[in-house]
Amino acid sequence: MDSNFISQMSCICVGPKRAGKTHLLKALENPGSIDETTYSMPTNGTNIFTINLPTKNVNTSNTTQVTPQTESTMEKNGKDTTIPRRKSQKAPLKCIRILEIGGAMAPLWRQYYENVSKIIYVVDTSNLCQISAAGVLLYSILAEPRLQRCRVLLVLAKMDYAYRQMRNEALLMLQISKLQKEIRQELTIVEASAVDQTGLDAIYAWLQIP
Ligand SMILES: Nc1nc2c(ncn2[C@@H]2O[C@H](COP(=O)(O)OP(=O)(O)O)[C@@H](O)[C@H]2O)c(=O)[nH]1
Ligand SMILES: [Mg+2]
Repeated sequence: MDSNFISQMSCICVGPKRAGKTHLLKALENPGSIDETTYSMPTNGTNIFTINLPTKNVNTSNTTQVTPQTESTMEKNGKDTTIPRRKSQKAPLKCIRILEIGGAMAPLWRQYYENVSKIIYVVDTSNLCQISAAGVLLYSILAEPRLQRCRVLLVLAKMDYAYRQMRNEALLMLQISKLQKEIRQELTIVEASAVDQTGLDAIYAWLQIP
């Protein structure tokens, strides 16, 4: 296993069809690559995304700055012979592979649950018709015996839309407070948009957690 990888494919990304999984993962892979005009084909099957996690610049002033860092910029920095002005120490680049499993494959998701330690569950906050069903689907995932020790990230996606559901309304429709009483997994909730990059930093931070 490549030592730069936090884990090999132990993170899966699921959620209903057209929830915004591919867009979000593309945005995490390459921030700025997505705008309002970007269109993703529905995922039939699976997609693999390799996401470079931001490196931490530990400054002498004791502040920790998290800055997204791509492989190419690391290469550039590697060749840079000038001495950095600030005394900072860069942590080694870490990557994580995430497997997106298409929403149309929901009946088959269970085939991918072996050795999963993290689940990203994406819900489209602009789709009123889908949101309650998304909550039921989430509950069915979290009830799975093989996923009891997973960390779960609930992404309230497409937050850039004016007609989206606000966080509290979306959580109410997903019945999250009821669900949290029943589940054993640690659930983190993030509001995100692949288009305006809301929430990407919070997702990077969650991905860093071992
Ligand atoms: N405005 C906006 N549209 C989005 C966003 N994410 C996805 N979309 C739209 O939703 C469609 C479906 O997204 P996609 O990522 O393919 O969904 P998936 O089926 O869950 O992978 C895309 O073609 C975009 O038009 C977002 O953050 N903001
Ligand atoms: Mg997709």
